[in-house]
Amino acid sequence: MNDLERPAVRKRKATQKTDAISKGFRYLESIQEKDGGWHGDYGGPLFLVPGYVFAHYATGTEISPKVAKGLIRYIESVQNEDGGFGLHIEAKSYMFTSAINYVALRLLGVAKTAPSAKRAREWIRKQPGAVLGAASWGKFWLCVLGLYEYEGINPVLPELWLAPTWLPVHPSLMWCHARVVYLPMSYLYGRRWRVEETPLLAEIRDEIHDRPYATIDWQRARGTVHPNDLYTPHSPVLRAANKVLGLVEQGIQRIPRLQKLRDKALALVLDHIRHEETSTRFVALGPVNKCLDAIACFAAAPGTEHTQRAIAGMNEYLFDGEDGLKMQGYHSSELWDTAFTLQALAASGRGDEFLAMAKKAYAFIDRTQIKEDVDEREKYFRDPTKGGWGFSNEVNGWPVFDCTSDGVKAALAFEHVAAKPMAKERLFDSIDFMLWGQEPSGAWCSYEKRRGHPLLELLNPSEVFGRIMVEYPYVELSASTMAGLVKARDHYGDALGTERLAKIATALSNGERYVRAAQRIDGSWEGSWGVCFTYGTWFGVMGLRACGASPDDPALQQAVEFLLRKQNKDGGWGESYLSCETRDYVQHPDGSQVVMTAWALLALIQAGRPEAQSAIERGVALLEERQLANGDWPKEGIAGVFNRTCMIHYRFYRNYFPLWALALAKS
Ligand code: LAN
Repeated sequence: MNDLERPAVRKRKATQKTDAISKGFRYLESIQEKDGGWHGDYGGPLFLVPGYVFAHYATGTEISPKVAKGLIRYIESVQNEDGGFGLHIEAKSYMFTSAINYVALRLLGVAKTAPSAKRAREWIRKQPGAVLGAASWGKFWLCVLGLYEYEGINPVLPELWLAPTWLPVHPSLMWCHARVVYLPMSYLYGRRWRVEETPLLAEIRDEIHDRPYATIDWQRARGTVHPNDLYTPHSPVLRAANKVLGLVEQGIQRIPRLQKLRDKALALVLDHIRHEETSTRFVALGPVNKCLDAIACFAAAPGTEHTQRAIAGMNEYLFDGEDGLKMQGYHSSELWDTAFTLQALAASGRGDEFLAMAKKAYAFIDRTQIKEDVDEREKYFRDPTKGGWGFSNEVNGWPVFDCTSDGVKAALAFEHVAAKPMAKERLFDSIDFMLWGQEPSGAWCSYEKRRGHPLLELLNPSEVFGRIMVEYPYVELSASTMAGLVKARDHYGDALGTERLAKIATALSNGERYVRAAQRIDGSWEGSWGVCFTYGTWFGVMGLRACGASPDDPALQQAVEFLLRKQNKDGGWGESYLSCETRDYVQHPDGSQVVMTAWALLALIQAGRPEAQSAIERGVALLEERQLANGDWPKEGIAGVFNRTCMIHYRFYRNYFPLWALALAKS
């Protein structure tokens, strides 16, 4: 190459990047919702559609033929080759999800002889014990439908809610998601509630069991779990607790005086369920408690307006997406997607080119901030929420620390385009909310400050999930929140007041301690909400940069070395979801993935180390090559995760993360 050629080459490259970025945002602009947000598919877990179907069946609520058809198509499209169903769309077959998807298909009207039903049933009946091996949540659903007996599950006692709150096992200490799922479960368990038998249910009961129903040893079935369903085996502590609670339950069943206690516990639990429903405007915190709440409300008071609304709320979760009509993992991921799109746009410096889009998106951010605390929040064990942002929109009212931080970052980046910018007091509320949420360790958890001791994890009864019992510190949440505090500090400066500024400084230095301590020997961080070390390492780098680490900081150097070691020959990165289960980096079987390539690039660029330059260029080239003519990127492997084992699909990760990486690479 001679000197004359060089600038031309560089120029061509620059315009190429420009085009990729423009095209990418143009695409996002074309699918922006009227309210300014982005609303994409949020599927992946395969234990959600059955909940929707069962709750409709249990409450005698019709599913329209059109919806039923869409759900059947979805279930059939995610069936594994062996006939079973995974915990999520890419997983091997689990008994939990195979059992409940089979029953859902049948209740939706699929004939026993239909190929999908036949294949699923064959898989189920081939496994030792058939549906008796389903993980506990599967067994629970079957109980509600009368396809399994309550004696065959471990006790879920509503009376625990009556215990004094200082008791280290009080249910209010649990992670909010586990808490709100076990709440309606304990109500239905306490009443041994089951739907009235129908001829169809009687048929299904015979189909899913491999032995005559009357001969099943229910005590034994409690401890039967298919090996594929078993990620967290019952600990000896849990086994002992189940024995004791089992005796208590027997007492309650036999001693009439204790029935009063049960009634009191049921009334209390029902009150909490109703509060969760009304305070979330009948959307509920998540898809599992949504369906269980609907049944519990129906069981308590069918026909009331509250119950009707609790049932109707399930529809908020439906989404007709890339692979059919499904119940999503959350009622949407709109705030998350909108805030990231705005951050990517800000990084690209194209705000003016996409002004109308940015204005609308800003209005969405403005609208979705949570404006108040929940009514009677202490009585219902709710933390303050005012000033936070949630993952979806303002409706469910459950804030998350990183969503709050991303809300703040997006709002500050586009304040200048707003017709009426948010009052600074509202953003100060967000800052105070983030400051309030920091743990003594310097970390941030997800929704709430940690309440229960991590030893409570020994009581995790789910079998299929890891880390559900209490809040944990997360590098993603911590780094994101720290970066949000830095943005706010730099934006407002002295207007924050000396006290708040001092708190931010302390929060950052405590956060730094946590982020440094969480780095692994190989230089990476383990992610918990995205796959896995690639995602975590991006946040680790973000956290270090937020607290002022310079590019020659050894921690950043090690992070960069880690990522460079993982780069593929084609210039990209690709990590398999199995990393999250094994907690060791597993290469993606399909090679480089757009989403992980973007995360790795964001980390490398932000780390600012010179030796990463050529790796960055090769990664950028891969992203550009993979971009489709319409500005979108192709759908590849699943990239989101929760509770170690369950993967979840983020529709727009393949858009704003590559755009953000390209934008930073260019600037
Ligand atoms: C989510 C989705 C968003 C996610 C991030 C904001 C990305 C993360 O940084 C913090 C945790 C959070 C809010 C999160 C927590 C767990 C959720 C709610 C989910 C993965 C979506 C679905 C999942 C929920 C637990 C699914 C229901 C299953 C149970 C085990 C109750």
